[in-house]
Amino acid sequence: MFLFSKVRASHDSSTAEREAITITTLTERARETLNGAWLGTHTKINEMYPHQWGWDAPFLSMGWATFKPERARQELTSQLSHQWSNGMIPQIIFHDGEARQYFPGPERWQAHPHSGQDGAPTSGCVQPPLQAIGVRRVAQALPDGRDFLKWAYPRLLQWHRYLYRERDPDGRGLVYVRHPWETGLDNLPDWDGSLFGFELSDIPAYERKDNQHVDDRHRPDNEYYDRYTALVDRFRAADYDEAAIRNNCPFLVEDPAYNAMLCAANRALIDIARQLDRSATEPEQWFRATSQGLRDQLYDNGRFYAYDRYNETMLDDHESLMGYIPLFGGAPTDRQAQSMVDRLDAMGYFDTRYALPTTSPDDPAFDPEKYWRGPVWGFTNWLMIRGLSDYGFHDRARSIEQGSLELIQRHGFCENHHPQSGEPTGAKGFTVTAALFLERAQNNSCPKTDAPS
Ligand code: 2M8
Repeated sequence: MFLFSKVRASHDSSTAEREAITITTLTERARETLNGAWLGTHTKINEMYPHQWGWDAPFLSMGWATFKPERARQELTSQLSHQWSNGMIPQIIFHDGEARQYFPGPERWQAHPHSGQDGAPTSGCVQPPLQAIGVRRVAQALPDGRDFLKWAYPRLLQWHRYLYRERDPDGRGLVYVRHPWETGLDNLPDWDGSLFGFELSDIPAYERKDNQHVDDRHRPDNEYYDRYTALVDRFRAADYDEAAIRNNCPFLVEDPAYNAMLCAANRALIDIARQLDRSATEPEQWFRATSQGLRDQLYDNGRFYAYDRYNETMLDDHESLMGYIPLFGGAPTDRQAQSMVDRLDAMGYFDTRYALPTTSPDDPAFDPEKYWRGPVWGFTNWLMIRGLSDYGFHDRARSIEQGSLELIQRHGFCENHHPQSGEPTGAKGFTVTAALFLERAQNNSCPKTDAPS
């Protein structure tokens, strides 16, 4: 066993108590957490995020696949069934049509006409495209996995075609995001320059709901929400026409982490095509273009940088995990990967009690309690464990894994944690953390990331 064989914990007073919480017990608790959040067709993330989310759904499906593969199928089926006619898979699906203690809800987005004829309302932006990875994993767990692949494959192709057609209009091989929410790493300091670079006009009144669930100091400040909301209002005004948005959107960023996940998803698509005896030419071309785009255009001196298309500038003022997530997806050369790991070490990412802080402790914007500006997150740790393992950095992957496990043993399934104290700094009862725990516990030998077989 690679990662979960023995929990190496420091010998403080609670070590014995912690070690008593075995992987078997945690597995039961993780399953209970998922079962308790099942809504019949999909999983509620938790009370704070009471809907189905873009990249959370594939993560959840990987957890379900370990013990209830039929639910894993349903999770992805219900998400892919809400694909827009242009191929877009939306960031949020409001399955019951209600906002439910979440802002912005369907009324603010007004994206319903695009959400498919009978479908539930959705938001009008995207999140990281991990669906192909989820589909491939779930199909492995299903007795009729090939049927599921057949159903999902054309939908996945439409999704990636949308991304390359609408988000890479110049054929750079790199797709752009048009809102920090699209990155999934919403409040990284890297986005500040672009987000605060535009004039803010009057914003119709709105009421935040997120800070009714967790302490204000953990969430983005109001000045960020004003800008998040202003971007939503612009998308709505453009009636979700991508060309119109592109001409009028001051936030257009080529995010290396997003593109790395797209690389990994393209590799999964190639594999699915081969399993179905279909031509893999299109996803192969996508994979080549995006991995080359990442290497040639966004890499420099031990990390990747985002490019702000609107202001035509590299976003190089900050040091965050976004620069290293491309270890996942196979784009960096071995030499680049080695430099990235050297730089991760030099920038203090492994110096906190629990790795990996989302923003480097050496960055002036580092805040160990603030959303994406320091706390340790299951999503990013999962990507980094997989990426580091793929390039042979097993010791570092193992140390992240051990820290993550200890956090779960001490605090249960939380959204994120203070990288020194381990205290939860976000939402509790977080199903995605439970799902990722189940996925890692089952696949603890860390197979190569979605390499085409
Ligand atoms: C967080 O983002 C949402 C907006 O999408 C929010 O803050 O309201 C992020 O952590 C995002 O990555 C995640 O998908 C979502 C639901 O877990 O929450």
